[in-house]
Amino acid sequence: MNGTFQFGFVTLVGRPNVGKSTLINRLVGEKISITSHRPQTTRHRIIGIKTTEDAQFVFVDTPGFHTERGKAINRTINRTAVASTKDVDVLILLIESVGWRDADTVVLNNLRGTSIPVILAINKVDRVRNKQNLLPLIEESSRLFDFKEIIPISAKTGYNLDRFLGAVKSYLPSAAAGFPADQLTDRSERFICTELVREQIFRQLGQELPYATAVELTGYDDRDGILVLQAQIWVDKPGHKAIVIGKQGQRLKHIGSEARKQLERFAGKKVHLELWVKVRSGWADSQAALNALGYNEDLR
Ligand SMILES: Nc1nc2c(ncn2[C@@H]2O[C@H](COP(=O)(O)OP(=O)(O)OP(=O)(O)O)[C@@H](O)[C@H]2O)c(=O)[nH]1
Ligand SMILES: [Mg+2]
Repeated sequence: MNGTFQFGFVTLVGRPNVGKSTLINRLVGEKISITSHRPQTTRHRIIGIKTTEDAQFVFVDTPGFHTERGKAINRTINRTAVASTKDVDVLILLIESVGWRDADTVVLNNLRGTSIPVILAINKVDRVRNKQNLLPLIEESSRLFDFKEIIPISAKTGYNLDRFLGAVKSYLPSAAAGFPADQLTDRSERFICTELVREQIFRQLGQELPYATAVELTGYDDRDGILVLQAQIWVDKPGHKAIVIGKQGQRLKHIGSEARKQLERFAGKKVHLELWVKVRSGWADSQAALNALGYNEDLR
């Protein structure tokens, strides 16, 4: 590699549900971070690495910033989001094309005073038929903060992502790549498998989903080319267990079969998945339980 190569860390921040994880997956070209229509899907710091001819971008996905004060898990997740905005080269604030909401302003206010360049990405513009209609929002945004750039994008369709990458690249330092060119994330296959199970719970349970739901992988074995996985779904109350299992176990069965399809696509082999639902009262407010589930590793 010659001296013109650029390498750096780029953190994505924004309120829950603006599309941070969808954008990372799109940029990296693989699903490494789970997504759903439910706010607060991402709970961990996850990096997505994109390597081009002359640059390597390390995108850091963060959990959407919780505005309500909650249990230990909410506080831990917020700390993860804030810690990921330090010691990086570029910050990307994502908002939606519908405009600024209070929760977006809270995230913006957390960035005030930073010396790191901040780029505003206005996401979901596939929903805006006439792009001229974005001009007042761009104008308003430029008055709110000294953004280095304001770029309308669509993480879903890929609209304007070339321009977005070009803008980000201009703020990356000249440096050699920090990761092998074929590495896409820092997370293990085990971690992504666990997350793919959680994704189905988030996608399939909708509004009735108890927030205090987590997944622990208890078995991970390759047996003659078949990946055999055992996972426990942790809930907080017996009533939540009934919701996840559903009538005659139908809900859990469907979560299992959809998760298995995703796991097979990810692992590139046949998967056998066994799921259990386990009640652990108060786990979301217990530091010991959060440690066991890996929630504090992000802060180390
Ligand atoms: N129409 C449209 N939908 C999008 C776009 N980007 C993301 N979405 C949808 O928005 C929802 C939330 O996306 P996520 O990527 O999970 O959002 P997030 O910001 O990571 O959310 P948290 O992890 O909860 O903070 C999902 O249903 C996505 O499919 C986009 O560009 N256009
Ligand atoms: Mg996310």
